[in-house]
Amino acid sequence: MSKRKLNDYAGFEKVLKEAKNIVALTGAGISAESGIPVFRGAGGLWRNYQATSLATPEAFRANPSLVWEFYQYRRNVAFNAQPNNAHKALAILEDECKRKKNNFAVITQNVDGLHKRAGSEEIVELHGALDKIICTKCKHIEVNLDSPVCEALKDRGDPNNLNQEPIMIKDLPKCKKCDSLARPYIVWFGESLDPQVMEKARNLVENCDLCLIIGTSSVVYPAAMFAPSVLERGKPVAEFNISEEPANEGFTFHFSGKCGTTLPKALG
Ligand code: BJW
Ligand code: ZN
Repeated sequence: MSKRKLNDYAGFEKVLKEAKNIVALTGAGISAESGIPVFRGAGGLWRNYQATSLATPEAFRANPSLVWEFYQYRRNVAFNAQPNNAHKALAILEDECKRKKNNFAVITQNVDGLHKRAGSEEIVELHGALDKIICTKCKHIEVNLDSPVCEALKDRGDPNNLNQEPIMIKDLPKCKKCDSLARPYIVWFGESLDPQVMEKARNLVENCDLCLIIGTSSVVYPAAMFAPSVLERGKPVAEFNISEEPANEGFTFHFSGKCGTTLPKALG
């Protein structure tokens, strides 16, 4: 029963012109063209593990060395990646909105920092950030751009090296304040999102009159409920995705293809 408009660039242009409060919700697909692997499907494997099975507090408790190796790899990939044309198109749209005194913000599920590096300023990072660590004990958060993140993780995290000795907890990253084990500042499955971050995202979603949804499978909550709630208020949602994701069937517009191409074209 979908009345979705497929690749309707002209129709979208009219909607974009009228919008005063725009929100873009982004997922792993927006960074795929920057060389950062997505989570689901074949791209989501690291060694013999599904990336999502390592992104849990249980996995970290059971094997902090393995999970830190995974994040050492992820940090390396993200720190060396460059923003692509889709990230840049959103930064340009933000500038244009500011000039017109309209509102624009990016809500991202990504932890790679590429929106900021592309020049976006209004960014809500739902799932944390790879360039921060948090203490497992006192919860102190610090920015950490070290590569490797600690000496013991030097040359570790190679996806093809299956036989690595575990690193002892005393040699893994430590809190600068209390010297306890630190972990990546990432929201893992089963963990709550930061309430202030969630509040900010909810406000943006509730007040937008156009929602762009870019490169996400929309299976992870709470982000997965944002676009449907915009539709429920009768406001348009435009999806940019290489696939026709089942969760996104009812959206107003669908632009198929790589968002590094479709998004700059649609945002003109
Ligand atoms: C392109 C492209 C190109 C490719 N161009 N497109 C309600 C119902 C059911 C379950 C729950 C619920 N509420 C909470 C839950 C539990 C859970 C959840 O949602 N589970 C589902 C799997 C069912 N949620 C949570 O636990 C969240 N916490 C929470 O809600 O707390 C309260 C609570 C807890 C427990 C129970 C109930 C309430 C926390 C979620 C944290 C997610 N963390 C991760 C990992 C950390 C990040 C990291 O290490 O890097 O975040 S999981 C992973 O998935 C990552 C992503 O941000 C997230 C979303 O994935 P995304 O971005 O959509 O990527 P993909 O790979 O899935 O899709 C890529 C898309 O791009 C595809 O569509 C491609 O086609 C497309 N694409 N190339 C355009 N070039
Ligand atoms: Zn501490």
